[in-house]
Amino acid sequence: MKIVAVRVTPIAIKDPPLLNAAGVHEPFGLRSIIEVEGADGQIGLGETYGDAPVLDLLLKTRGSLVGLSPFDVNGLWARVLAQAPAVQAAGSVEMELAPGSLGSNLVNSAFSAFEVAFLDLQARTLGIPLVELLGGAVRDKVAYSAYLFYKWDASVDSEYAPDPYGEAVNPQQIVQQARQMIDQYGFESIKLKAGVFDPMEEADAVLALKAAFPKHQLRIDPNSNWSLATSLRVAEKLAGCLEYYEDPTPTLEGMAQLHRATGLPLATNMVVTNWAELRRSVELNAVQILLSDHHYWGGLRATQALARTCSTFGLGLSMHSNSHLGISLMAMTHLAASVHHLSYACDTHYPWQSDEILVGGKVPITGGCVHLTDKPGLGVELDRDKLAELNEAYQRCRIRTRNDVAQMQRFRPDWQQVKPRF
Ligand code: GKR
Ligand code: MG
Repeated sequence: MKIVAVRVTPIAIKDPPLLNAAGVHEPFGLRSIIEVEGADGQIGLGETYGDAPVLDLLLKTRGSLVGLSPFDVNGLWARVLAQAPAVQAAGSVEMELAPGSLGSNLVNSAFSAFEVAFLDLQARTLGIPLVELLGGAVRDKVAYSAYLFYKWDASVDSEYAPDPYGEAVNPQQIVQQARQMIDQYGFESIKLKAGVFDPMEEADAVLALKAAFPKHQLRIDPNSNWSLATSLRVAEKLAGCLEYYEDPTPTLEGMAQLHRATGLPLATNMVVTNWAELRRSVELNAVQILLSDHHYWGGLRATQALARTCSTFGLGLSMHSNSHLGISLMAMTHLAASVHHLSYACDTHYPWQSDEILVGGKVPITGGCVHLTDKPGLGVELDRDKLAELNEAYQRCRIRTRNDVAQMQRFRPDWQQVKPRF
């Protein structure tokens, strides 16, 4: 069976004004939706970043995939690689908070988006859930965590109604946000995105969460925005509270020093985003938990290999997320369901997204989990009207590459990105 058509559609999805170390989210997040159509009319789906460099590579590659077998993922790799030099030369996003946008991860990001669509098409052709191509499910549901953000009520330049969560700029509002999210989705662990306000106030928010949700696992992630000294002070204040401490301080060396001083398990999606960094991290014992992400680690099978490597070196494994829709969520879920070594609830931004392009709307999260179904492939179908609507939103919107710093400067013209800020 041969591939007869490949479509890549950029879309813009509404995104709330979530605050982070770089600044604030723009009113729209960009995604690329991939469709790989086989000669029998079946369509495999993929989803990835919609930032210009990745989109460019996807668009340049897609024509060369026509005529390939959807089972030929090595052929896919060769074709992505063949287009990469032109795109990389044109520059990259290099937004550290979105590791898939790093120039060095571009090929893996584009390959991954197509690989998911190839695997989805393979599985649909065989009439089996995608997870079976990954060796079968070791669990029938995948746990996700409540991903809390400091945020403003609405964007300065929003073209749509504010999200249902409201403002969150202090510990009480963070607890309220957690309650709202947990009531709706049943999450059993909580991650607080930090690096925004005074670190001691952010630690107070964790303590308030601990008091309000004593049975929940807690994590905090300031995206490397704290010096080593600040990270040590926060560690002391949060002694005994954290499941893991995510990217408190910059660099592998900084993380290694922090781990030596505190003994705390450190997690990352920032200082280890490729195999060379993983090797160095193991040498230094810099991080103890890796936040994998198939979008930039080179796809579902490469992430399975990453999981085995983590297991070999005694590292824990969890999963990172950027703003995404349901195709990505289902790819994450099929992958996570196939990995014995997954030791923690995965991150997902999904509750923050009000748009969806799937028939039936949003993928349900119940009891904090996404459940696998018996449907073939990823188990989801495209709603073409919604896809067209969000593609129009992309055509209309001014954003072509995520830039949280520039968005913050709309609120505060004097804002500069400083790292570490505290
Ligand atoms: O979307 O603001 C955000 C997050 O900070 C994101 O950019 C990070 O990549 O979720 C991420 C993380 O865990 O670091
Ligand atoms: Mg992180």
